[in-house]
Formats: sequence, structure tokens, C-alpha cells
Amino acid sequence: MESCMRSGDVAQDGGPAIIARALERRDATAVVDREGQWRYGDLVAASAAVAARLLGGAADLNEARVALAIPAGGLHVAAQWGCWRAGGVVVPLSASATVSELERLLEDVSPIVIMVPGTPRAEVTEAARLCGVPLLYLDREAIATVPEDSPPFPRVDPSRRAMVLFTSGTTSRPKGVVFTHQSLTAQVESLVEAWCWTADDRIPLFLPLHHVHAIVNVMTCCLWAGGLLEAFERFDLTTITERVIARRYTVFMAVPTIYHRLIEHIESLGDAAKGCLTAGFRDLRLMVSGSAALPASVHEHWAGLTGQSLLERYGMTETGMVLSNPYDGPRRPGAVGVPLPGVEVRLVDDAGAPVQGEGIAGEIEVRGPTVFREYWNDHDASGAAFHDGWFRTGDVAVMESGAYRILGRKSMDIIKSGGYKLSALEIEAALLEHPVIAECAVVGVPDEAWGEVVAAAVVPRVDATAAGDTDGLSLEVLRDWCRSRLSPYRIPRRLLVCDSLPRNPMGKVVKPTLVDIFTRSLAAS
Ligand code: MCA
Ligand code: AMP
Repeated sequence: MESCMRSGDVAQDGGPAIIARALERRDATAVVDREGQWRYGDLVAASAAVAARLLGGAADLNEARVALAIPAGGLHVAAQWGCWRAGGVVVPLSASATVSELERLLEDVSPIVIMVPGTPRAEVTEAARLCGVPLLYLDREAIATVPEDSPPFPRVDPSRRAMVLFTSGTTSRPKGVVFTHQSLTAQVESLVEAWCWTADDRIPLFLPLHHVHAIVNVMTCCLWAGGLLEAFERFDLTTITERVIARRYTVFMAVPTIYHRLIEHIESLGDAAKGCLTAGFRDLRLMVSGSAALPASVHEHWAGLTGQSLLERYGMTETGMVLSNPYDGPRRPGAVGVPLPGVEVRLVDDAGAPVQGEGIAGEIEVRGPTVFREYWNDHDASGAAFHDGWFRTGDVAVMESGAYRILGRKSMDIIKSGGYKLSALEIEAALLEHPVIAECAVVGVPDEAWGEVVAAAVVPRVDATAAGDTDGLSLEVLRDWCRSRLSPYRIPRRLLVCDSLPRNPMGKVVKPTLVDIFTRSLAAS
């Protein structure tokens, strides 16, 4: 790596702040992944090589989008930092997206290139071909040196766009959430302060790298603080628990579904193994839960097993982290605490007027430097998302004994499954492409392990019913049909084939009634 340090080691004026910080710890190990270790100096040098390749002699990418489809690890970090150093906007792609999902996203952001590892996912290669986007192959060898004639990197003002993350919501297409360098920095600084990150911290990364939880809370906070990130491509219970026993980590962040799985696993162990693993968890300095509601029962069960009081926090893609239980001080099960440093929160009633006081519920609105800048290519949605400069989250909360408690979402079209936010409308749009489905409605049904699971009620076409063509509408066959259209976590897990959907006098599907029907049929089964 020495040869690239000449141009790679300069934290150029106006370069991303994380590069300058990394250079202060250039000899410390930053990332451990399947292929080995990366020191901070290695990441800076490799990012310089990526930047030089992306620029290809140009002075500045000027916010051109650069898609990123590299698994978690040092190469991923180098690619992200390299894009930023070249003045580009990173667009991380989901590692489980289908070709059609990728195509829609690529068409939306028109990236100049997709950064991929030596062997990319077939879906990425195919979507790139269909959209005419070139692939930039990166491996550790390929970014070992910066070309000799590489010009200096551009000065990137913190107010420039840095990243677009796609989030599903109350529309039938995911929206691109645009962050600037300064909004990302504000998110990281807020969490580093609140949760006391230091260079002594070590954390496993196993959550998907196309969401704030993994990108900001885990990866960037750790590297900002100078800590050690151990990167995995997915959550593997055996590997992670072995490392917890080996005291590899100081901090652990996960979604409630993972804590639920860990509890089931621990409870299945014999006394000696159970004691060993719970002692490993007990020794961590911080365990955080977020991305979905943590049931109080899980909080209490976990505390009983490990002595750890999980720190539950609340956030959203558009805002980063918003509310957090205290780092020092009692963490109340079912509550999400108070605003994080730099974040302003208020509750408003249905008319948009602020409400205050214990026990009065309202929609959460958020303001501050962590909040996103706009939805990509969607001026109307960007405008509608804000109210007097406050971002409208669509989540309802109440203040109780000085801490917020989340009551739920305003829209039933949003489903939270295993921490992923899913749009019922997106799933309905896919199901309506099925030749035999005339109407459908998708809801989230409460589930102990996943929080909610996707359930679909479908009405077959009359002609198909008459012709006896509805055999394809079993859950198993429909799930198979969905595989090429929807990411696995969006595919319905419950199915109801019916003659008509429950509708109100305006013709709108009454989703609460559907949830009741699914819940009752589950209870009866
Ligand atoms: C996997 N499957 C799922 C989910 N995950 N189905 C529904 N909901 C899910 N979340 C599917 C798999 O594709 C597979 O389908 C089957 O379930 C069993 O998979 P399994 O191996 O058990 O699951 P896994 O691969 O271990 O994944 C579980 C997981 C994962 C680790 C909990 O869902 C996950 O990483 N969730 C976290 C998502 C996240 O980070 N969200 C943050 C966004 P089949 O049987 O058909 O093959 S929210 C955010 O960023 C905000 C800002 C915030 O507040 O944090
Ligand atoms: P996403 O937009 O994918 O980032 O998901 C954000 C959504 O997750 C929020 O709007 C909430 O509905 C939900 N969420 C995140 N953290 C929590 C939490 N601690 N309790 C309840 N809901 C949460």
C-alpha cells in the first residue's frame, strides 16, 4: 500500500472529515472482514485509489451518483470514502434486491457506475446491463495503488449531497432520501456523544448496508471514533455468539428480531453454555435495540438473562436517530427516551398544532441538522414531508414520566418486519401483476418474532375462478411467483383468498378489519 500513500495520505482541504480522522489513527486496525484486516491508513489509501478511478482524470464528480454493491468489509468502506473524496454521491444497493427492484432504483438515480466486487451478484450484473450502467470492479489488488498522474481531489463542501438511501413508505415506489455530508456528520457526532463511543470500542456489523442503522449507527460511528469494526455479510447466530463469548466486542447493536432469536437460542442451551454466553453479553459496555419497537417482554427477558438493560432508541431514515434512552441512567422498557444531542422533537395534533404535556398523544415532528435534505427527484414529496420546517414522521407518540413512548404509525400502509420498513402499496402493486389476481390488500399482522409479518388478501379474477385457474393462489406458489419481483423480506407470509375485500362506503379497503381477520384465523389455527 506504500506507493499510494503519497496522494492518498493527504486529508485534502475540504475532503470528508472522516478521512482526516482516519489519518490520525493510520496504524490502528479499523476493519476486520472475511479477507483479513484493514488499518485506517489502508482504508484512506484504498479510498484514494477508488477516487482516482472514479474521477478518471476529471476534477470533480460534482454529485454524480455512484451505486455501491459491495458486501460489508474494508472494500465497502474504501469504496464509500473514495466516492466521497471524488465528489460523488453514494447510493448503496440492497444485497437482496431483485433485478426489477434494482432496475427501478438505477433508473431513478442514473448512476455513472456501480462499484462491485470481483464476483458481483448476478442480479446486479443483469440490472446494470438492462439499464446500461457500467460496473467498476474493485478488489484489494485493484485499489492498491493510485495512478501516478492522478490530479488532486476536489474540495467537497459539507453542504453537498453525499448519499441517497431508498426507503419504502406510503407510496407505491421507494423514495430516495438524500443526505448531505453535514447531515451525516451531525448524525454521527450526536450518537458518538450520546453513547460515548471511543477508539477502544469494537462492534460487529451484520445488518444490511443500505440502511441508516448499519451505515451510520454501526459502521460510521465506529470508524469516526477510531474503533474496530468486524464486518459480516449477514447475521449468523453461531459466529456472533462465539465471538461474544471470546469478548471480541464492547458494543452491540441489533433489531428486536435478533434479540428475540438470541433469547430463544440462550434458553435452548444447557446451564454451562448458557452461563458462558450470558456472561459474554454481560461484559459488553452497551447494547442497543432499534429500527422497530422492542417489546417490553423482550427487554425484561434479556435483562434477566444477561443483566444488560437494552438501550432502546427511535429513529427514521429521513432523520437519523431522534430519541434515545439514557446511556447513564435507567432505561425504561417500552420507552424510547428523550431527544438526542442536536435533535429537536415536538408532538402535533391532527391539525398540526403542537401539543404538550404528559399523556397527550401526537405525531412526532423532527427538526435539526441530522434531518435529510430532500427526496431524490421528487420535489412534491419533499415539500409535503415538512411542516413549518419540521419533518413529519408519521409516527405517533406520547410523553410519559419524562420519556417518549411510541404508540404506532399513522398509516397502515407501512409495515415493519424484522426492522425493515415495507410499503403495503409496493407489495400490492407487485401482486396485481399476477394474472389471476383482480384485487388485493396487504397488511402487517403482529408477530412475536418479526414484529409484524406481511399478509395479503387477494380476490381472484372472476374469469379465472370460473375456469378453475385459481390453483396458483396457494401461499407457497404465490411466494415462488413473487421471488423474481420482490426482495425476500417483502414476500407475503400469510395469504387469504376471498371473494371480496372489506371496504368502507367510500370503497376504501378497511385494513384494520383485515388485520383482525388474519389475527383471528391465526389464533384459531
Ligand atoms: C429475512 N427474511 C425476512 C426478513 N429478513 N422476512 C421478513 N422480514 C424480514 N426482516 C426472510 C429471508 O429472506 C428468508 O426468506 C426467511 O425470512 C428466513 O430468513 P432468515 O435467515 O431467518 O433471516 P435472516 O437472513 O437471518 O434475517 C433476519 C434479520 C434481517 C437479520 C433480522 O431481517 C435483518 O437484518 N433485519 C434488519 C433490517 C435493518 O437493518 N433495518 C434497518 C432499517 P425465505 O425463507 O423466503 O428464503 S431502519 C433504519 O435504518 C432506521 C433509521 C432505524 O431506526 O434503525
Ligand atoms: P425506516 O424509515 O426504515 O428507517 O424506519 C423508521 C421507522 O421505524 C420509524 O418511523 C418507526 O416507525 C420505526 N421505529 C424505529 N425505531 C423504533 C422504535 N424504537 N420503536 C418503535 N418504532 C421504531
